[in-house]
Amino acid sequence: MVEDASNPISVIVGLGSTGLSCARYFASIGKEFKVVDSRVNPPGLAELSREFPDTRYELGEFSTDTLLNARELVMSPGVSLKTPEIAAARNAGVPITGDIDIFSRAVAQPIIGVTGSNGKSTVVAILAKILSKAGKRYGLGGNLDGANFKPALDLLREEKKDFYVLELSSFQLETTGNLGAEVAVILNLSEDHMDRYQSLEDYHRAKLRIFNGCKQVVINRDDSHSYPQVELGVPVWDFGFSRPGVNGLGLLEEDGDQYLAFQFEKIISTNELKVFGQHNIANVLAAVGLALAIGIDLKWIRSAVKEFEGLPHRCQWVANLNGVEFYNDSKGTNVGATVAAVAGLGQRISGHILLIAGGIGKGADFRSLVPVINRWGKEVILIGQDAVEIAAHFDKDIQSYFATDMQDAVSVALDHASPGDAVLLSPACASFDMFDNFQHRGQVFIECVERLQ
Ligand code: UMA
Ligand code: ADP
Repeated sequence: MVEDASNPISVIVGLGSTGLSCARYFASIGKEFKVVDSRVNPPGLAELSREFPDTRYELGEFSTDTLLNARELVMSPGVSLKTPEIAAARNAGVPITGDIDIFSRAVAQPIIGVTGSNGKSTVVAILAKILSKAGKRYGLGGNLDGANFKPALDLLREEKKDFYVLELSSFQLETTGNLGAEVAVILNLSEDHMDRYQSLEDYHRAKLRIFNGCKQVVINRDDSHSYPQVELGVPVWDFGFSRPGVNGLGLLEEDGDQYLAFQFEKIISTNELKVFGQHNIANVLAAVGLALAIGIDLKWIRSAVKEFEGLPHRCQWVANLNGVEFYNDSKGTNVGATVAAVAGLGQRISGHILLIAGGIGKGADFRSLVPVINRWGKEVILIGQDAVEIAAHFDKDIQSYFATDMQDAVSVALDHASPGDAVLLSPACASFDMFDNFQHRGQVFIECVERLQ
């Protein structure tokens, strides 16, 4: 069917959770829309038909007519702007937007925007705990998963909040114009999604959009990718592992103890944290910086960070079998995450790490794993689609084993481990070749470990 060019309507591209949340929002404000999805049976179809039986949708190959005649394209993050039909509509001048762009225009309350290659979910979870302690009403959404999962626009169906905390992916930021966050942070940057971006710079450019229109920024002193690339003229809070300066968060050494601190004020000792690894110290400091930026008192911050136990599937302790500890870091879906997990765990144990890794490599360069494996590892047990390609990046003296499935990987790891060693699932890869998602992968790992008990 050729679209009516005289009466263009918004076209929601992608019928997953984001597409559904956009449909609900448009319906709530009486805005006309249609939905397209390049898959014949997209995940949100049953829900769309149930909630909006009269809504028009088109499934299967994108129709150029529909896209070219749209008032705007409301993109789901999983659909690349480089998709030929989308790129053609964009080049023809059809406006592009996304759920976060729409959300930012719809809310007046302060938005706290968090992006970065790793640590986003952990940081927003810590911040949410701090806000709860302080008695603030907050909405938490965006690129989250698990129990906290909520597309941003679905937050507008709830009662009014004092703050909105958004975890934002580079995909979501690509279609976000002026976020206008009260405070924004890029936690860190390392390679991810290299199957969608041409280069690290391309990926970085998407992340930097988080600073558009922001009123304050938090930067990571130890990663210059986290800095805005232009002078914004707004207050800057910084965090890092060195001693903190003015408006700074960092580490202070005193009488042989190490403390998280704001300027000269100690917050808590690193020994009091329930999460481990340098990467988690960075995550806590970042969350504290965000909380201070929005005026939360240190007493609430202190009590929340002390209690934070970490999220499932992130360096999560699973079991001890014959003196060998098992950890589930299934959310380690890129090389930077796995490097952090191996170093964090390596510093904690007396023995060595048997790393279970592999899956869909997303075009990453796995050579960055070599130094931490040489330092902390004993063996790498590889699973999944890109196992052979990953092994090809390693030095010859790194011992590798190709496992047939997760049970094989876990059994071999236990066989080859000695008391004091740890078995770490931190795949550095996406999970979709063998599992529904990273939660499923982590759960299967846990069950395989339990079978050996
Ligand atoms: N689709 C097409 N054509 C394509 C690709 C996808 O039509 O070429 C369709 C799919 O059939 C699907 C729809 O687009 O029906 C929407 O897919 P989506 O991948 O955008 O998924 P959503 O369900 O909308 O989930 C998205 C995020 N997913 C991605 O960015 C891939 C979720 O992040 C997020 O929680 C959700 O919006 C709500 O904000 C997940 C994720 O994996 C956790 N994020 C990546 C990550 O963390 O690494 C970025
Ligand atoms: P994200 O939401 O960005 O994927 P998560 O908080 O879910 O981040 O953590 C995912 C994984 O990334 C963890 O399992 C851990 O391996 C690693 N990780 C967490 N925080 C950091 C950090 N600050 N720097 C590097 N790696 C990290």
